[in-house]
Amino acid sequence: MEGLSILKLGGSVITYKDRPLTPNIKAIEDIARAINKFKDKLILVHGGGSFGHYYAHIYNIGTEPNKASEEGVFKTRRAMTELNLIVTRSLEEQGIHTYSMPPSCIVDSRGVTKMGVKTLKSVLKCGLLPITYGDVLCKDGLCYVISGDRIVRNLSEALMPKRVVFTLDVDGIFKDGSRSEIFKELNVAMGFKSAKADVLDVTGGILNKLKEAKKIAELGIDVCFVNGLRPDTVLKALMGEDFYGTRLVS
Ligand code: IP8
Repeated sequence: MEGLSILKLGGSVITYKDRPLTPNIKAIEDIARAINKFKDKLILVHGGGSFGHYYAHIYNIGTEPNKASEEGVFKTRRAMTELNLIVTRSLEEQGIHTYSMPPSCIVDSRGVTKMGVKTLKSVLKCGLLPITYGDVLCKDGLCYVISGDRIVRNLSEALMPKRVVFTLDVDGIFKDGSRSEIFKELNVAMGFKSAKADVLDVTGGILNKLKEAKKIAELGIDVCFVNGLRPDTVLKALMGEDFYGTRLVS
């Protein structure tokens, strides 16, 4: 879709990952101000942070379809809708009118549905900003967590945006465990095996993010990783300007 960008708001940016159910209001407000300056077509996807991951971890709901506790599914989904409300309220305060869609309205286990594509296109046409998020989906009597990163990949396959920006709570993808230097450019042909996942992250953390990002870059889409706590950098990446962070190249 011409002129479309997708922005993933990382859970580690919009929440304090080490404090259950605690949003990072300042980070959300700062990013909302940056988004307000971006005038092209945009779709937002946010992660779970200490909301969705907190309950998914407690109730052992993973990314593989499983017979999950109904209470666990409810609490995980409730936490995600609460976080979504916090994010959309903050965007509204900046004059950004969002149209929130639980992923069950637009994706299934194969990707974005035909109906999903149609809905997203009409929402954009109405001048609204579509926003969705990682969630729990049900399939054949089993439940599984769908990460925001996977949704971003599904959306990219269906809509072919010109650019995808992932926000992290660090400046980019680190070259090694000492976390002192980031890659300015990372070729998708490289293996990503060494990246470690956070134990509380039920969707596989940075490693899974890189795997999804690689699939997006292979479609010929510009993929960037930036520090979501630096709103000016997020805006630069969205606008295709030179930014401090990691660019994924295929
Ligand atoms: O933070 C996970 O989304 P992510 C959503 O994008 C849940 O991996 C429900 C844990």
